[in-house]
Amino acid sequence: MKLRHSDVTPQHLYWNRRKFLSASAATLGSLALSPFAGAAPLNASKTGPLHNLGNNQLPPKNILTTYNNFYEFGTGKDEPAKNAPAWKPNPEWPVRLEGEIANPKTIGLAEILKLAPLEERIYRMRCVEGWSVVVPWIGIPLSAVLKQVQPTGNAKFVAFESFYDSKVMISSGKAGIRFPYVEGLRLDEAMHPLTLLAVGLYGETLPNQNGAPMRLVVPWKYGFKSIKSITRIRFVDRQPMTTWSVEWPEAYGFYSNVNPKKPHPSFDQDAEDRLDGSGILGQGRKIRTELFNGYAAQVAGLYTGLDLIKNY
Ligand SMILES: Nc1nc2c(c(=O)[nH]1)N[C@H]1C(S)=C(S)[C@@H](COP(=O)(O)O)O[C@H]1N2
Ligand SMILES: [Mo]
Repeated sequence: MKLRHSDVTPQHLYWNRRKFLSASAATLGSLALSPFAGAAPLNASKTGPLHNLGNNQLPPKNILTTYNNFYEFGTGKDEPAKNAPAWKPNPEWPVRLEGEIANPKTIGLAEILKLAPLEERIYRMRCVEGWSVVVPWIGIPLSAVLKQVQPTGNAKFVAFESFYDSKVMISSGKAGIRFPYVEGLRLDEAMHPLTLLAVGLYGETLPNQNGAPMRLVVPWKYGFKSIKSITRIRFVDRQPMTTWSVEWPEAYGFYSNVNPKKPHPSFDQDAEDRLDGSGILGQGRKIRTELFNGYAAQVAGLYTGLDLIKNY
């Protein structure tokens, strides 16, 4: 389904088109179930901290949709764009909410889209491998979904699980990581207003390679925390296992907040290649990496008193 015209658009045009449009959530919900509603625009209000883009130029859309990490569809950056489009996710997309909550339930994509108005959030995203990119996401705050259930007093963390089907995705052996991909956040991180459940980017529904039909976006953490194609959300009492901290614990911790002062065994963390189309892919503009990826004003309070080097 096409939510809004996108394509690579010169930025001033892009912004002029974007007024505070509000569509009823019911419309959006039905849109989600109709394959390609053609001209039907997806109206998302513009919110979030990056209104004034300044030095944060939007990249050409094809950078976001052809240079991906989605190991289930191949470990090469170009492979998800080649292999993921053939996958046909269940249009109802049932997501299981379970664990330390009073009322476990399954909630589908259409129902999720009715929980809150869609917003466009332009976020800087930082991959631990050393590149970063600015993404015009479309989604709803994750908190809108989490508020649908009543956590028990034991709920301290939220664990997420990606869809995995060996018939359409590669094997764990081939990918070099265990599947299904799992991630987790502390409950307060998960409820933070910056934490987004994204269903689109650049005005359209998420392409499969970007984590259709819904993925997490946690802009102050390294990209791997932003788990794709979520099918299960579990409230838990203990810090849950996360894919990369299991695969390589010395390099990847649970928190994985962007931190230029915490070195990584393989990748430089105090500078990044901004993929904004100004250079060849992989040779973007070099910029300095900021603590919490530049979102310290919004999120530093979550970590008062926590040693960010020990708790990496
Ligand atoms: N299920 C799943 N989610 C995932 C990954 C993955 O391999 N599998 N890769 C992560 C990494 S390392 C990054 S940088 C981002 C990339 O998101 P993008 O392709 O939309 O830029 O997705 C994250 N989410
Ligand atoms: Mo990443």
